[in-house]
Amino acid sequence: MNLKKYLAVDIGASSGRHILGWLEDGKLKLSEVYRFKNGIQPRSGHFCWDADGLRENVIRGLAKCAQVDSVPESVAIDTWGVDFVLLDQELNRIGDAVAYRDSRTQGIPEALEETLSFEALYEHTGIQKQSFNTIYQLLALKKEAPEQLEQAAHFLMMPDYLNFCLTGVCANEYTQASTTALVGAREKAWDTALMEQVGIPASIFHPLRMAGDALSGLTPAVRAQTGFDTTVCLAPSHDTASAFLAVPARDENAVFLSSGTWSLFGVELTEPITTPESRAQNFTNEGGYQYRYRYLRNIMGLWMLQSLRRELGEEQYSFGALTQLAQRAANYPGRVDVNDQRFLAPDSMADAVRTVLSDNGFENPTLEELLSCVYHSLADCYADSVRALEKITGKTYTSLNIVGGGSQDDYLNQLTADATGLTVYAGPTEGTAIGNLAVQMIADGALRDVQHARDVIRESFPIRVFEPKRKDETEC
Ligand code: ADP
Ligand code: LRH
Repeated sequence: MNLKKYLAVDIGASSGRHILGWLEDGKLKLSEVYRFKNGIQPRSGHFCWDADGLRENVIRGLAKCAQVDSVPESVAIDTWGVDFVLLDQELNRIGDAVAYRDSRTQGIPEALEETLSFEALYEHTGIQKQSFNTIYQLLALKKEAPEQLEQAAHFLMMPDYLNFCLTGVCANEYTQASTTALVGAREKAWDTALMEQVGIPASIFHPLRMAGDALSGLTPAVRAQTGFDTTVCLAPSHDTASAFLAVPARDENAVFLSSGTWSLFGVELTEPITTPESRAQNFTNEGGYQYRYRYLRNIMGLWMLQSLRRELGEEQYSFGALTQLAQRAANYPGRVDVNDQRFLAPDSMADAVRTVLSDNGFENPTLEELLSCVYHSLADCYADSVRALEKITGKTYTSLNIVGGGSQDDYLNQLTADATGLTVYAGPTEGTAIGNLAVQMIADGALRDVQHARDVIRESFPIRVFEPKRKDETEC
């Protein structure tokens, strides 16, 4: 049987993976061909991504496809949002790929507010306030190294940059671009008037292209490394856009949670919501495939557990081990606001949680209590977010679909069901890669449309169900 295979390169903040996908007997099958670690590292005074290492890993994973005799019809790349690189006229990268957890934007949102209110910015772009939004990062760069912006000829978000490394083509993809807070929420195009107003050169941005577009074949240099050519296609290149696309929701009353380094918690809409209440609750309207909107909140997410695990020693503590420790202190009452900015990039996550707990009147927690606090505080934040969503959208939600690496954490899944009172459907784990693959398959005619893709996804992967327990059941 000659099955057409497609390749998703899905790069999250903690790891990247190359996943081949194909349709067989009406089901979507996956095979992971390559995985590599990702993370931020200090470089010339900033926290940066290893842009060259990412490029090398992308190409290495492609070459692996030939080794397993599975040359893909097409390949598409998605990554986390908001981070970018600049290229000069000769297409050379200018500087490092500074990461969103770097502190370079400290004070920048406040400085911008003096000339442009956040109310006006939100009304226009629909994008939540996060200190690391690209607009603030560009203004930080302009302040620290204005010559870099002056030299720049091309602005590329991370997946755009990796696409460029494969094809030599500079292009900006819409879903990823929407995370910059430089795209009109309703216009769905770069807001050049806004760029002019804040002093960012509009000439470095390329017209926005939609996921599903074919970009180009591989450059001769990349082909020499992979041993084959293939079409580089545009994914919904913001990982959350791909993840939301893959959510196998059963009806219109489902909330989506993409659970990875971040917990992205929200719903899919056909129109943006930019009301004062939405702004006050910090919900964002990111652009989705075929102009759906991802209406969601960023919650600090499993970054907190990842960081604790790193500090404890990843060799000694698996994620499962952390869960078991947390369960030993299941009744610990200490809670923190997981979106406290002290958790964004602390020197020590354990110290940061201890400090915030102490501010809340809980001194000297044990490791078990610390972990229990993080687990329960995440679940509480999800519950609070359901209530906020219901208030803003005027809808009542009945279920919660969790996709991503974090959907494997059944303790958190149950706590989430209990805290939100919603039935939780957990899986698929590789939601983001699946959304990426689905768009390539739709572009190639192998799937009809998003609905068809979601139906196939629901039939193809085991989804675990968690019913909320009554309060008296959960507290024993
Ligand atoms: P990203 O794409 O942001 O790098 P992932 O979707 O890969 O993130 O999810 C990573 C997270 O998934 C980890 O931080 C961890 O909390 C959770 N995770 C991964 N594997 C497991 C597991 N076996 N059990 C429980 N949780 C897990
Ligand atoms: C998740 C994510 C999220 C962004 C953050 C920077 O990986 O893309 O949607 O807000 O990274």
